[in-house]
Amino acid sequence: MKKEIIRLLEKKNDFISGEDISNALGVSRAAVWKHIKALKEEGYEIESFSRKGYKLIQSPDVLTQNEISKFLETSIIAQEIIHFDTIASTNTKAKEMADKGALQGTMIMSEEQLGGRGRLGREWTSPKHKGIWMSIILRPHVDPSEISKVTQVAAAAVVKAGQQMGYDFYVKWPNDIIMNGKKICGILTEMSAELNQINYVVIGIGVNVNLEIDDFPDDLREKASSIKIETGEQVNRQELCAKILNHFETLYDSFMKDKQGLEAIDICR
Ligand code: BT5
Repeated sequence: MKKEIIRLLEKKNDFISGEDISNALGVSRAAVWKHIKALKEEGYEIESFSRKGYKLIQSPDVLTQNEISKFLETSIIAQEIIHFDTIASTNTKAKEMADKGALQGTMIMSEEQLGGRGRLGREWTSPKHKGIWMSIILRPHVDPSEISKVTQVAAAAVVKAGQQMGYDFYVKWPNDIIMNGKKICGILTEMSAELNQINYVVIGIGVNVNLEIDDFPDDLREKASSIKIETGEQVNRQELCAKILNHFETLYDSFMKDKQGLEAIDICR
């Protein structure tokens, strides 16, 4: 319901009365008021006057379902986004949820990670509201030995989304995305499998979007960067995130069809 209210406020781009909202959505005015109150608590700046109704002044820069879905064109990936303000690691949470039966495509997103992980227990710097720190749960019917191709699918999706927004990204084998010679994204693939059957795969993607130099620890400043540092411009995280997911779904579908991920392999070359 909150999503529908946001869409109405966005469409109107002016004051809309509580009565009009309640008629359009078939809920009581008290319910509208309750949802607006919750939206304000989530950071939406909404003006309200008793005679005029409500007007959206500004949406928050957060990676919630409400905000990402504006740009999303997927039918399975990220249809459910579980959003956290802060978490230890989205991959750890995604594995917990996959163990409990979460559906393919479920995505865990956090504005910050306090224990973000790279491969082999390395740390991943994930400051608040500055990047895209997300994990996608997949249940592919492929042999466990094929799983590195899912990492390639994710890498190719990031490259294509970046290129679509005009950034010169390329893949450094096996899981780094590079811009101007510096790492701006890393991918962590984790899996639970039996001998020849996958229970689930968690694909963790970390993209340095609007980090400043000071957001990186000293020892990373030489080799890591963010899109903002490289372009000098603040980047719309919601749009970039949705574009990554859109490309991911297309590439993942074609991988599931040909079982080889030829398109992704080509982009990662
Ligand atoms: C990776 O590992 O590159 C995989 C990173 C995956 C992060 C995502 S964020 C969402 C999800 N949840 C998680 O907990 N993780 C995933 P690796 O190739 O092992 O690289 C790790 C190394 O990259 C570290 O040892 C540092 O040297 C460097 N590093 C750490 N934070 C970085 C950052 N933000 N940007 C670039 N390099 C970083």
